[in-house]
Amino acid sequence: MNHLLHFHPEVQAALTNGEPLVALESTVITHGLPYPSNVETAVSMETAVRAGGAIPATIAIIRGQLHVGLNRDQLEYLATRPDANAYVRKCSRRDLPLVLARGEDGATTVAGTMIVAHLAGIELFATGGIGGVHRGHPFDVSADLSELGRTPVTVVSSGAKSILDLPATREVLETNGVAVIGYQTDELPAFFSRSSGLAVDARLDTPAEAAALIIARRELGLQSGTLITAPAPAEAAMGEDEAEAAIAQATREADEHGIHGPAATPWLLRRVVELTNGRSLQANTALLQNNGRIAATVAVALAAAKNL
Ligand code: PSU
Ligand code: MN
Repeated sequence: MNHLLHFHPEVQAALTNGEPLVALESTVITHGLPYPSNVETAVSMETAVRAGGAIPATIAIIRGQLHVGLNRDQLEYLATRPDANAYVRKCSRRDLPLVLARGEDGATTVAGTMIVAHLAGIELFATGGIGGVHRGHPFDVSADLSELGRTPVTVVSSGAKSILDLPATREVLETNGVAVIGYQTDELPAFFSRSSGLAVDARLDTPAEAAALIIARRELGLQSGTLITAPAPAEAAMGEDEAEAAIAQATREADEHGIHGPAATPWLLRRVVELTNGRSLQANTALLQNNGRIAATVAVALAAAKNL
């Protein structure tokens, strides 16, 4: 096994025994949600993965060590860095070697988590939202989109926020060879809200159908990933207009303050929580748990198909 990786004993055992696993990212903990919602959500996502029948493996770098599976103290450590933005680097593809070489702390984004999950031999990964093309900044294209085109991991998310330019994001995914799958939906979810007005490329309704798609991609020898999108649960989702209004205002303010690059997504998320009096936080937490559970059921179906 890869000497770079430090496995949680439970994750190590699951890998050895061919049991279903689901990777989870850490940027959502350090940069996506405020304390203590961040650590509570991280724990409840792990619980949701277990409820779906798989073992969770949250991925992060702590003092230069790449961890696959975190214990409670490590989750708490990341969640409570005194100004997380200053001390824990948000790690996309370009950042991983820097943080390892310098012995720093790093939280992995969707792109960063995909790379580490693949190194670890984990095929499923659940998160909230993927990055995309920023509205009004057509060259600020998240590395998540190219990673989906080059790393064979399946990402279960609630699409991308309407903070982003969703039609442009879809175009870039297509260029990278990534189909957008709707899980029990015909429409691309827009993160906080269930609909974006954009159709998905294909709809799948069961874990077995998702597993069949992953197996076909593997048999073709494609190195690309698979993007499965699932809407936020109806009882916690925000209305499209409500989400849109808060996002539009936050985006305007970010531009006025000159916030861009990796700081953009965390800043916008924080501002939207304020503008919606916490409603967006409720939606965010609910969709993260839901995606964890769905990814686990797909991991179970994939493990069953392997053992045939
Ligand atoms: N979208 C969210 N919450 C998040 C992120 C995106 O709703 O926490 C994080 C994810 O880790 C994602 C990253 O991979 O932001 C994208 O950042 P950028 O646009 O800088 O690539
Ligand atoms: Mn960016």
